[in-house]
Amino acid sequence: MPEPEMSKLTATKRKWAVEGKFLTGRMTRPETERLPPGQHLVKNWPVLDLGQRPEVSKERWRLDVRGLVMHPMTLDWAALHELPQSDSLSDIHCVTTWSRYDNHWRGVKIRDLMDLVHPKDEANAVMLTSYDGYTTNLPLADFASDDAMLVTDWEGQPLTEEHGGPVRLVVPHLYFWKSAKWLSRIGFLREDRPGFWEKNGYHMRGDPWAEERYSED
Ligand SMILES: Nc1nc2c(c(=O)[nH]1)N[C@H]1C(S)=C(S)[C@@H](COP(=O)(O)O)O[C@H]1N2
Ligand SMILES: [Mo]
Repeated sequence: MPEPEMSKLTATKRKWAVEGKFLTGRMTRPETERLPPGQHLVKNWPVLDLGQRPEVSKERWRLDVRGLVMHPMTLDWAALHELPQSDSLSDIHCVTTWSRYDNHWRGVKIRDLMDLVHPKDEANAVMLTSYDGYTTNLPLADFASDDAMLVTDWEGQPLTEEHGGPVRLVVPHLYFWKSAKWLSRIGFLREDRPGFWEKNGYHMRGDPWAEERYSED
């Protein structure tokens, strides 16, 4: 897929990365705090993406799981629902400084998916690709965290198209740009490689508690 065109917001966020905007310099998580440094709380759920929202019906949706796995596979909507369905509760932290507490998600745990495809020993990272051409990368340890999930429902309702329906990733312990909407492919890789934002000044890992907003250079 071609690299998506940059919208105004995309260009602005790229500029912030260059300027190091929102860095507070605090690097450790105080035991008593739930809000990461430099974040503020919102009650609504903002929509952020590259501005090209693909219309992917449940019928058309497919997830290709490829790369360094013992059992590469393509899941459709029915196959996804044959896997164990799980519920989880977590907070969202977006690099643009908003956080939203207590989101109820339903879907398939990444760990349950990994039991099925069985990553090879030499896999150390994943690259996620979405229907809008977006890509983002994760170290395998983060992707395989207990609360990482392929999400189909939010607050008891099917995930809306603007929030990445029918299926998005949610990795709550990292900044939300790692949580790919409209997910179409998971590639298991030997080495961590940069995705879209990671090539545009954002951090390879993105831990909100360590304020890993931007890359070092
Ligand atoms: N496919 C895709 N996934 C994406 C993005 C995108 O542009 N395309 N944007 C990321 C960013 S920067 C954020 S903050 C969250 C926003 O998710 P939301 O719109 O549901 O709040 O989606 C992430 N996942
Ligand atoms: Mo974001």
